[in-house]
Amino acid sequence: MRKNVAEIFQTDIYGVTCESLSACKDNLEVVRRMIDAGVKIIQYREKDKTKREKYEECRVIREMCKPAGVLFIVNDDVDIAILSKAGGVHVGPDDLPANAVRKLVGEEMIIGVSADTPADVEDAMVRGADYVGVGPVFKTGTKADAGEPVGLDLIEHIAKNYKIPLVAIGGINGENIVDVRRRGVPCSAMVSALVSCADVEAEVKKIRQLIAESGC
Ligand code: 3NM
Repeated sequence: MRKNVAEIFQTDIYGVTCESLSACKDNLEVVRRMIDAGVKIIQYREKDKTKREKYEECRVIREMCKPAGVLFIVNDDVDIAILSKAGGVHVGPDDLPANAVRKLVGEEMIIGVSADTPADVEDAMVRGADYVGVGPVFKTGTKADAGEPVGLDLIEHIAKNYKIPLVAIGGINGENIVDVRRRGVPCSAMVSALVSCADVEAEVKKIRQLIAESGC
């Protein structure tokens, strides 16, 4: 069975790839920098690459993450998650539901589901999701169809009322991650705020310092 899921999602930063937004235009390099910076969850999310490209990259990234004790999660592609021996897969509303994904991936893999509303969270829980990603918390330019920001009140409501690990996503950066944490959500997913930095390690350090200073 999946172990320590609740504990894993207590981590502060959940890094997500986006090669086109990255400073070095090289996913493997971005992942290496995130690992060196001490990021403990990394999601591979590439919307414009072929299946073959994604498959090849994920196999390499999984080998980078494993010795570093980093949870590697593949976005959307359940088959690539299985074939690359990822630790998790993240699916959205247009993908297979979590209960169907479970039949494909077995009992060990962590399944994450995107949720916009409390009803989505309930549905994800009933279907056996291990965590939910809720957003966009703030305005984001990274996902064209992300919709209007759901805001801090909603993530606070979900964190208080639903017993499932929650990852906040959308427009989160060093300026506002403390606001997210103040609402009871320890784990924030970041795409542009991390990958676009030339010095990912320095950015993570800066963010962690702000968190430490805030005391939350
Ligand atoms: N999912 P950034 S928002 C991948 O609301 C993704 O479910 C979202 O990118 C959701 O950190 C988003 O650059 C993009 O704002 C987040």
